[in-house]
Amino acid sequence: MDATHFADRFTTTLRHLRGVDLHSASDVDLRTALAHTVRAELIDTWQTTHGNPSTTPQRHVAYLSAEYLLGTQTRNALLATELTDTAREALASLGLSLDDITSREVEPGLGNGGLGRLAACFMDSLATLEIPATGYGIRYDYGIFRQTFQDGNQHEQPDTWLAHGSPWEISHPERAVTVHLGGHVDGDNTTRRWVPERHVLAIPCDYLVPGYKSHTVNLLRLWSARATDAFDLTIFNSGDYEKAVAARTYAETISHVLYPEDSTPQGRTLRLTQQYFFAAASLHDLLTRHLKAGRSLHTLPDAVTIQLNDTHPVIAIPELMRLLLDEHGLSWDDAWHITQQTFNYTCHTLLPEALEVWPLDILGPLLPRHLEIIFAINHHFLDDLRRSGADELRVRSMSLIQEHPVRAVRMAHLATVGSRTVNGVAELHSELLRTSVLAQFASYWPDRFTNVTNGVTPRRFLALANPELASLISDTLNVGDRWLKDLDLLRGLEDHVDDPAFIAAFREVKHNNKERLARTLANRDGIELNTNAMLDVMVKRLHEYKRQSLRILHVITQYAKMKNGLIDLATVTPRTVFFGAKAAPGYRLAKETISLINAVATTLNADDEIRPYLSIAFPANYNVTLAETAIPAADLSEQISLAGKEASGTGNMKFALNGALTIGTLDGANVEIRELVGPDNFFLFGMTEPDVVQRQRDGYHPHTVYEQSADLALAIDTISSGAFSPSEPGRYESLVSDWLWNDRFMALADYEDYARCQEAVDRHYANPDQWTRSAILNVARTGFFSSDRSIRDYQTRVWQRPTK
Ligand code: GPW
Repeated sequence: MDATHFADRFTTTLRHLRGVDLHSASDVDLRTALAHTVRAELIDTWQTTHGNPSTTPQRHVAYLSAEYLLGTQTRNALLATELTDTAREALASLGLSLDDITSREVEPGLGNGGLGRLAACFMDSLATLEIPATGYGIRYDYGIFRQTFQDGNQHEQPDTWLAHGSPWEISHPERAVTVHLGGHVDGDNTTRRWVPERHVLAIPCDYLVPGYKSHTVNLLRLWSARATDAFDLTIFNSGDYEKAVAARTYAETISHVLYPEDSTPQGRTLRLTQQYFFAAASLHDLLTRHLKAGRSLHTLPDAVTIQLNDTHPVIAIPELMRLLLDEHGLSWDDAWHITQQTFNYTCHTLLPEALEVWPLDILGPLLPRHLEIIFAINHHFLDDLRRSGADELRVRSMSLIQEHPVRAVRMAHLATVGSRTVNGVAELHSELLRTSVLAQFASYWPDRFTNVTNGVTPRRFLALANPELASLISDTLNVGDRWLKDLDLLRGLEDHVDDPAFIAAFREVKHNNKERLARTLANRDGIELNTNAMLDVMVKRLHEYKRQSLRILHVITQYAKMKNGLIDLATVTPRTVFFGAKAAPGYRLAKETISLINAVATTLNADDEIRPYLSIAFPANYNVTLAETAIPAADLSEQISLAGKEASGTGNMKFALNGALTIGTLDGANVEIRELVGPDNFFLFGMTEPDVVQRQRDGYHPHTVYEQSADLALAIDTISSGAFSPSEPGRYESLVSDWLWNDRFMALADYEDYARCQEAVDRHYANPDQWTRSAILNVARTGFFSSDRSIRDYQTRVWQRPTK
């Protein structure tokens, strides 16, 4: 398609779809027409992909995830279809700017953080690698809340991403699937029948996922809840019209809002309803397709493989059992064999509070037949376990049912028992799963466990986010943009690490990215960014284990020392410390940390003497769109979680690929990043995971650490003095007392080593040649972290592994 053709289609779409001409078109009209023009291209490709089913006998991959943090769509679709230049030229010929139009696109924020963004990266790689796949999830009416700051405190506003419609969505109300809820179970010992009380419709809303320069377009199918005509027959029959309408509203709340807790699930009935709603609708879809193709249910595991993104969709396991047993009349053994060979489970955490458990008094009333099936699965499993010689202690700790503090289903155990493979998301994490969290399962079924280290898509996080670096790479490697599909080719940059022209160009790209970020922050937040300072970035959800507190304590020490004349300002390496973080709305300590960071920012940024040397930028509402501008501008990437707590991290990979150096602990994928880039190009500090375990065993007393570290005490005492809250000196008492007397994630224990390591960062940065060399080597050596590599690993280790 050439620019004239594109311009023609665009103006036609504007007229036919929006009923406007160029002169009367609003922003929304332009954006919508552009999206539809590009979407039409994808649909044509999609129809050729699906008209010619793959002749290679590979399994269809079904990815089940409660979250997809997609980011904006238009520029990615243009990139994938190689229409960016055409669109730019076409729009320019109409007096319009592609960048203006796309810069106002709203992102679907249907996820909380890393887990949801990983799902989006995986969808991109599946299509790019031409693997037939479907992503299944929930079309929330409201995604992750929009964060605002009022007096430095976080406030949550509803995310109205659908206010102007969603041009990328194709919804099919006529293909709705019915999902059942509640009721009771009838029948005798041999035939059980679920008599549900309520029904709700699941409407498929499809998003086309284009592969980069590939012939494949896959579907992301998100389910939206709608009331059936007879959502609650008893209420309708009672003639209470008002109540009947209220019941419809209840049905539709199921897909209303994303739960904003990241790694700390809340045991709410509505959340379990969401999980079952999308799991049941997705399985219905998969089975219908399988049967329509004339295949037997016994061949399901050869045709389809289902990946469970953490435990959120794990209720799909008893649901498939129910379908096979109750609806299709299979025997228990056959149903179990099929089920267990179809599912795979990815675990994304090590935190005990992140492991989902569903109390029986929530699960039972909502899904009575599923609870029976879970008990039956447990019965068979525990029998086998006893037969293998396990004692009662072991049986109890491996049971799918926990007894205390309340009887509840352990979803990670159900997932492990019901899956063909279980994987962690980084080497260290998978090892800790095998040796601690799921150790008993790993010794019982050693072959079931594997690792797939996470990855990120270089299309969004290099080509789109960092176009200048992308074109420098293309020019330097002389392979066109082949490297975008074969990221190991970045290794070729090592040959240029001493080339002065390349070094200068690389440095200029970084500086231009800072200028771009400065423009964004000025417009978006009214924040002024010093583009001549080192940009030190910590962006991720606010969580104690991630230790934003450690970062801010160190900033406060530096500030206090500068104010007290303990640091000669003439020797200081100027820094801007950039934060982006949302806290779960009910997470008190996290919200206090946000307030403290904002208070410190206000003080530092208002101090004319200090500001040139040390300042803080903390824009509200960090999201994928802001990440795309912030990450390419970063010099330093803060990955400072307590060792053994961050399963992998994926921001860490995006920074390294964009030429930031990491200061980090030996946690998650940091371990692999450091191995690849080399110890000289990575700032390591802190306890190792075994150190942490030992220190906890010995008894950890943060107050003693405070007494022994003058610098740490200076920071904490400065807070307590009211330096950042003059009208209320005790404002941050809850944070201070938590540090001194609890400090569950041992920020104080790692403080001194962190401060020492930050000095090493300053020295390295003071030598620009040395720093740029390290930055280049970070880019050159981190091609491993392409999500294409992750997906290939899933193919060989999980999805295409022969069944039993
Ligand atoms: F708790 N992750 C996340 F494991 O973003 F479910 N949300 C979550 O609820 C969980 C994990 C869960 C993250 C991990 O914290 C991060 O380390 C990892 O890189 C990411 O998932 C993708 O695997």
